[in-house]
Amino acid sequence: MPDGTQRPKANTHEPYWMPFTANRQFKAAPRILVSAKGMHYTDDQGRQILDSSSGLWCVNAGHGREKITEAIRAQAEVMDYAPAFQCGHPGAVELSARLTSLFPGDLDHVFYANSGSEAVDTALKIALAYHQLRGDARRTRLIGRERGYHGVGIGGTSVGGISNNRKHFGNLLAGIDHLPHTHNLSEMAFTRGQPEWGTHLAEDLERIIALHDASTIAAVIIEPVAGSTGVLVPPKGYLEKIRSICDEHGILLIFDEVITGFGRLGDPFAADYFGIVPDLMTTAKGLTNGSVPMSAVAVCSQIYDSFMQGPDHIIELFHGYTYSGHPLACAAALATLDVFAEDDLFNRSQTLAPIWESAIHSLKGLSNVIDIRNIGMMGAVELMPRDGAPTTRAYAVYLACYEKGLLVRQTGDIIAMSPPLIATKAQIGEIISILGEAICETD
Ligand code: PXG
Repeated sequence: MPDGTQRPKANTHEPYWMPFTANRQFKAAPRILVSAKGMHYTDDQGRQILDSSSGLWCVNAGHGREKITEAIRAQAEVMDYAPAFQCGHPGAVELSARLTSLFPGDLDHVFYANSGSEAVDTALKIALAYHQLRGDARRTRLIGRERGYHGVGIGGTSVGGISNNRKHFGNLLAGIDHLPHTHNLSEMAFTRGQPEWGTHLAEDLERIIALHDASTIAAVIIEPVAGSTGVLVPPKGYLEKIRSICDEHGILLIFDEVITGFGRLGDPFAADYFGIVPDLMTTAKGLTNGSVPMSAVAVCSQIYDSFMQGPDHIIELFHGYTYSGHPLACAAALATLDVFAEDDLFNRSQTLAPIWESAIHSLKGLSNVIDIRNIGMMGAVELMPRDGAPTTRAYAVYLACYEKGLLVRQTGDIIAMSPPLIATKAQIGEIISILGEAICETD
């Protein structure tokens, strides 16, 4: 058993069990980031690393925004923490008003959590409780999608559709089904924006409904654009079809906008971009520009109102977190909204998107590049897997990029990117030229 005299040395990496990382491989050659400003990280070797992935899809307004830092500092001085249950504070009240005015349609209420995973589990629980409250208690099934990522809670893992994220964890939640994913290289490789092919895949929802009966299904959860799995762009008309099938059968539609929210597609949310309003919407990441953990679930009035029934001393939803609407997170989110307005970042994202599109598609023709796809300020380059060694080629490209001063995300044999929305045209050019060199140098 450890005792006080056997503490590990301060500089060893061993005690730190890193998430979603090959720990032993990483610790043999660690990459340590020590500071960040604008479009760049600085690592412990003093190297500047251009950030093509907004950290992990979250630092949409660029790193080290003074307004956000100052707001966090000021809030910490005034009040560090307020109980989330039975007490409010000005930041949570103001943020709720500002967020709900930004949310699309009648998503007029907001519930706070601390991560995308918690937001997803919150949304799933609200959907289940909503049907039960309305006397429709048989509606307990949840439908996700293959290759979907909805975080790592048991609920999110269950509706998620990435095999590696599921297979080690037993049966997960009962009563889950999955739509097919929409990716098909032979039909849509090198499409710019939304593919023409694949709309019919939404009709699989009818098949799933026929199998289980609509009366047993609570909600469908999908990412409008699947991010983590490598930027899968919805076929034209696909999301519209999913929305109309849900409406027809009284099934709630949850958009998981943890990645697509806060300007990633130019509009505030993908729901705005595609012109489809979900019943619930999960957001996180860009909400505080990645500075303080926070997530928010947007809820439509009809759902909220159905909870606000019965005696008014009864707690309507037995759910919440110690840090729901944490004062520092609220301060960071409010300052992030200010930064978005001051820098006109939604419009900037829209202006950059065609530049990004032509830049990323210029990599077509490089060896081993089998697909390039993009929408808004998201993009992915898919590589031919090495024979018998899937993922190793993209990992080698990831490492080569880092050595050349560029941070990308690698998922499977895909390089995924989502630059901060403050990127200049020249920086987009630099991202693509370094990635191109790395691909060319990797066998
Ligand atoms: N939903 C979606 C759509 C996400 O992308 C989550 C939920 C979970 O969020 P938290 O905050 O619990 O991690 C996510 C998270 C990557 C990557 O590079 C993506 C995520 C997280 C970390 C890495 O693909 N997405």
